[in-house]
Amino acid sequence: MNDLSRYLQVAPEVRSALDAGKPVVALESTIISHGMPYPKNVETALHVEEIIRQHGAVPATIAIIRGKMTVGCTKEEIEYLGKRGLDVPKASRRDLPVLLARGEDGATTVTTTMIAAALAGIKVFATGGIGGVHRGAETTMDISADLEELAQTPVLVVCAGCKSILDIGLTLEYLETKGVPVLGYRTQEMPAFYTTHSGFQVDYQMDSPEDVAAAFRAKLDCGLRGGMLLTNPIPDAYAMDLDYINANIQEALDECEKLGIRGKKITPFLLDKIQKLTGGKSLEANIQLVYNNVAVGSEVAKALCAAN
Ligand code: PSU
Ligand code: MN
Repeated sequence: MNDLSRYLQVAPEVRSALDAGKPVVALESTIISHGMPYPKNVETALHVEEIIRQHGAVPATIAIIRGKMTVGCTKEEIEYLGKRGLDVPKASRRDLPVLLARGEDGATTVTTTMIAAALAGIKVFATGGIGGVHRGAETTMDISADLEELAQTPVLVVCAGCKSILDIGLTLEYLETKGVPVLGYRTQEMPAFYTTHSGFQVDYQMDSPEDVAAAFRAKLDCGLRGGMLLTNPIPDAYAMDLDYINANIQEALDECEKLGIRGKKITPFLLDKIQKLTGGKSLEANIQLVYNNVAVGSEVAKALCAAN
């Protein structure tokens, strides 16, 4: 018996928006439980939903709650995910079957948020940054499952690029091999999360939400597997000084290596360390770039609906 409803629960508001062809924007929960400290994480997650509503779209925060992929968490569920923080297991594709079968909770990464969004019929997902190829991956083989998901699941992901805790050049090579278009929102340069500069080019610059929607529509219509990445630079007013942030990232990487941190703990460790080293400045930048991404995500979701 293939009974998806045992594992997937779509909030009524999200379901009816999708049924009516209205724009919906998916949101992840690892950024809540593992990416930011409480209570900023909850405040941010709730404000993000408000921004999406102001833009005329419906937000769908996604998490695994008691063994169900929940698409459209309630305020109480968001508060619960934020408060429990690191006690909520970080759930990537490989974790999904066991967490669902055992009726457990999980904070969905970009990977699992894409999976649940696609199952529910949501096409646009906005977040902060994606995982990628880690520096030194030629020996550690540490490559985020996010890249493979982008290669196979038809969701457009809006992010601010990836942090230079990753090897941005190798991440772009990987995405090219997997046939994932990397678009720049009103920029030719791939943004690097806290800064607008990475020194790498995107594949195509997009100047409007309609441009992005048309490219994604073409991909879907031609049955080309996988998603797309829309990278949206942090607003100038919140961008951090390149040398300052890179020095802190390097210190966090050194500490990670020294402590022998491995596997899925690496990304949350680095995020937390950088936040501490910068005395919260990077957290503020992180929050602002997410706000900017969900605003663009909402506009793209609207353009996709209008093009239908
Ligand atoms: N990058 C960020 N903030 C985040 C993450 C990445 O700047 O919160 C989270 C996302 O959920 C992403 C995950 O999918 O970390 C990637 O983890 P890993 O590198 O273990 O695949
Ligand atoms: Mn990893």
